[in-house]
Amino acid sequence: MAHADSESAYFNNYPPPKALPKHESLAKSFIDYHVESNRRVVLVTSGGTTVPLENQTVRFIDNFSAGTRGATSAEYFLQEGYAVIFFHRQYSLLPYSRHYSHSTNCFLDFMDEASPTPLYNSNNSDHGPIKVRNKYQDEMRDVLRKYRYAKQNNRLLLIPYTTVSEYLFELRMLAKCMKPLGPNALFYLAAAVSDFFIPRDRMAEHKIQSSEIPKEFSNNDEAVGAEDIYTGGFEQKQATSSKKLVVNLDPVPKFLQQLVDGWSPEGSMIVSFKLETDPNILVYKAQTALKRYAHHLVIGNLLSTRKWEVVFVTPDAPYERWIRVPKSRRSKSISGVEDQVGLAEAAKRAGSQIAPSTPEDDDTPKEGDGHIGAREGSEIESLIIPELVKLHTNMIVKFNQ
Ligand code: PAZ
Repeated sequence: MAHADSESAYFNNYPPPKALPKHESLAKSFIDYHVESNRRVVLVTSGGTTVPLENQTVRFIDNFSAGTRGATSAEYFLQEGYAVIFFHRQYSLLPYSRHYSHSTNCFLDFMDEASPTPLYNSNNSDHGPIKVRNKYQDEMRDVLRKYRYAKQNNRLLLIPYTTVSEYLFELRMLAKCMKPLGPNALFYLAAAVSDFFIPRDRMAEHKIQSSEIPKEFSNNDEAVGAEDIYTGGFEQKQATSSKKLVVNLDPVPKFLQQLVDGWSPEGSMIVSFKLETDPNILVYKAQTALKRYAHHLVIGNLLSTRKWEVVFVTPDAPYERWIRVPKSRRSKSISGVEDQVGLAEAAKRAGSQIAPSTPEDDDTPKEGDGHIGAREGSEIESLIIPELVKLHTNMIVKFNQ
């Protein structure tokens, strides 16, 4: 099926998300406001998507993404003067509040109760005012100021999604709304979008049952019949009456093609991410995506090293460029494996004759290599975003020539 056909087949088959009209009107007024002042606007996508197994969803498939890349990048874009549409998985990390949310950074750990003072207006004489603990004052003030600046100056629009279908509908709507921005629009697609989903005509309406339901209760119109749910052949020997669940997923239409060819504004810059776990294929996969969709940049990263290194894969020289947080300034990461930093580049070099490109690996601090409120180490987004802004500037200049 041609891309346009699979696009209409997809969008005709699914009801649009209920919030779409509201999000559209928010996006339009946000974009109009920034078109007026000729400001650049970046659409940052962030977090994972769910793939529901039932129409009335009890169970769904999800992925690991917490939205750290997206939320952190959004802050650096704001610092660079961009307005940000933060298109994120609901309840994933948000710019600024990410510093004080979720279990690793619980906001309560940053607070104390001060001693009661006569000036403090409370009915209980032993109640002191709640205050930020002394050692976090500077950091929190800095984050708070930046957050308030973004809010007061209408620089940040938050649009949530949950399922992969909501993601696709909203992405199309947002990209089309961005048309008036022309080359001032930047797409930074950091969300981890599922590659697979269950088409509507094969999706169970109700909660999938793990044991047999008597015939008189079961609905023959169910998209997923009992026989489709369970396979195996060992059922009779099983001590339990539970069934296996076999899920048959279809590929999600390749929305990036539609974004590049039709939804996005003329002259805009499109940046996608490629995540892999195998260092041997990362650069190859990023190059393949760049060729297939003919957009402007693929940022490749490995699951195990994504907080410390990424590779910029571009259609023009230098084609492959590694960006790394210097060793002495790498943050600790529970899931990360520091020993694997450099493996993907080494694997690529073993397969070709590209010279190493690791000036970023030296420990000398560089201009712009700062970080917002990171309690330990530097954030790699503090290196990624300024580089990206330079590429976007070059594109705008070329477009206007
Ligand atoms: O959200 P997070 O910070 O935990 O992870 C970020 C990421 C690895 C999802 C992102 O950098 C990325 O690679 N996104 C694209 C994934 C893909 O579709 O290949």
